[in-house]
Amino acid sequence: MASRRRILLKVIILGDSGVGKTSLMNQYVNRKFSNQYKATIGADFLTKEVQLDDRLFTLQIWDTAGQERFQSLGVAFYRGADCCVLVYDVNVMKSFDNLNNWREEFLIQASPSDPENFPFVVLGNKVDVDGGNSRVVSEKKAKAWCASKGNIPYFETSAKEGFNVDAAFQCIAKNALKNEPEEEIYLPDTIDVAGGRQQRSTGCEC
Ligand SMILES: Nc1nc2c(ncn2[C@@H]2O[C@H](COP(=O)(O)OP(=O)(O)OP(=O)(O)O)[C@@H](O)[C@H]2O)c(=O)[nH]1
Ligand SMILES: [Mg+2]
Repeated sequence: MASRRRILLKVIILGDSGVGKTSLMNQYVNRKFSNQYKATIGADFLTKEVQLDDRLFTLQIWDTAGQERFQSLGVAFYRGADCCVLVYDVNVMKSFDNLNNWREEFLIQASPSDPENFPFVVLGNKVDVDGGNSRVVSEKKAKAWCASKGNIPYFETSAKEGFNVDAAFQCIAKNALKNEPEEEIYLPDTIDVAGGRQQRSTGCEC
């Protein structure tokens, strides 16, 4: 029997402190939300299995610190990323203005082979706040910026209410997969019943 190796898709979340990066990840992976703010220090990841085109993939989601004093990530951290998620708070203009810096910083650090076409996804978070009345960045403005940067997919989300979070991460996974070189590695298992051992030999279908 041949079993397919699960492909790992590495995703990095960037954005200003307090925009809800950790909350979005927790909502997506654990279906949990807390009103309490606990600053992320360095970076932390969670994984989730995702299904795309009838196949399962492991999404490894890296949540990073927005606060400068807690940023301690080396270049090696960014390398191998398959998709970068840029998050801002629709109620805080500065967090939107900073998207450009976050994007450029990522491209410098990760130095992807084809920076023009590297997959980013932008999330405008906290759309629930004050029923939308304290919003300062319009959807139109955000979409225009995304369009100007090579048609970056854009989602408006609420980590608190779970609004659009699954749809956003499904798109993130899809774009991460596009970036992953197609690899089809099969691991045929042969089970040695008598010895009770399991042997595994690898083969590559190219
Ligand atoms: N109303 C509302 N509050 C949110 C939402 N997402 C996050 N928050 C709150 O905003 C605060 C900051 O959220 P975090 O997820 O910790 O922000 P972060 O981007 O991870 O911040 P750093 O770790 O400092 O970079 C917390 O108090 C959350 O409860 C949202 O969609 N709606
Ligand atoms: Mg955080």
